[in-house]
Amino acid sequence: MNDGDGTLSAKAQGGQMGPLGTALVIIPTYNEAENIKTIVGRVRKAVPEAHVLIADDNSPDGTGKLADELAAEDGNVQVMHRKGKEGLGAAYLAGFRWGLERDYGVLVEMDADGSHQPEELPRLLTALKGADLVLGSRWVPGGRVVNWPKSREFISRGGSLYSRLALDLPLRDITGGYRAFRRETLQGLGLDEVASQGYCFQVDLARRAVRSGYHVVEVPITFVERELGDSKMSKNILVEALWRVTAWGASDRIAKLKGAAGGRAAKQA
Ligand SMILES: Nc1nc2c(ncn2[C@@H]2O[C@H](COP(=O)(O)OP(=O)(O)O)[C@@H](O)[C@H]2O)c(=O)[nH]1
Ligand SMILES: [Mg+2]
Repeated sequence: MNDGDGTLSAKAQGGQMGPLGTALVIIPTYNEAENIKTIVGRVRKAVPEAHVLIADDNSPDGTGKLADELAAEDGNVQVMHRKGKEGLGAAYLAGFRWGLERDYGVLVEMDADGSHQPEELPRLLTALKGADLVLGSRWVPGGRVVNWPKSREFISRGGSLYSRLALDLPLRDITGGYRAFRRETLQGLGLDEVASQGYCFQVDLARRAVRSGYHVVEVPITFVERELGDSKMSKNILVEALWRVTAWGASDRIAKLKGAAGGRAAKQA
């Protein structure tokens, strides 16, 4: 897309990338009072040098207050209090901006409910040494899900397959939310134009990364379904994902057809 992107990607592929720098693990929360203390403790133990940012959408169950208690006890934990529920995408965008304004070299996405195991983060970070973006992947060899109802697995696998085909992406787990970005990668994705709110936010970022020529690597993870609290997955989130992915796919195809027609016209002239 721009020179910066191309240069970065070439660097990644040539294995000459710079050191990673400090990682900021961003954990978006909405009603995760039963989970927040455990997950932050696990992150701090698994990767003690990483910092944590909790992005809470004013959870009615008091998650924000518990997050403040964690931050008071530990200087490497910070809390972003947002005014109300605006979706996962908006919380991550705010968290990314917060991290990019500071000195973090790596920005990590992680759910609060234990589905993304902090103990697997060192493997993602090791892979990021030779990549621009690492996706924790359930659907590559070695990846798996634990305790997920068949219906959820079907939706998730179907969502990734549909996104892969509609958007022509060489990736297996496109909707997952356990990811590690180099700061330069996020800076090159055009975050100001991202409007996706729900889970299609993840598809949106993966698509932007591939189109910009970044080196995206999938690392197998074991995704463990939450034991406490409720999923925020909803019909609206699915509908948003379906229409956005379909619209992106259609506009990509139209752009390709126009490009081919333009090329033929130029040849004939
Ligand atoms: N800040 C914020 N976090 C959210 C919102 N929706 C979901 N989350 C968080 O995003 C993560 C994934 O959501 P979850 O309900 O576990 O989705 P599921 O794993 O697909 O069932 C969890 O940490 C949620 O608390 C939201 O609107 N705002
Ligand atoms: Mg979950």
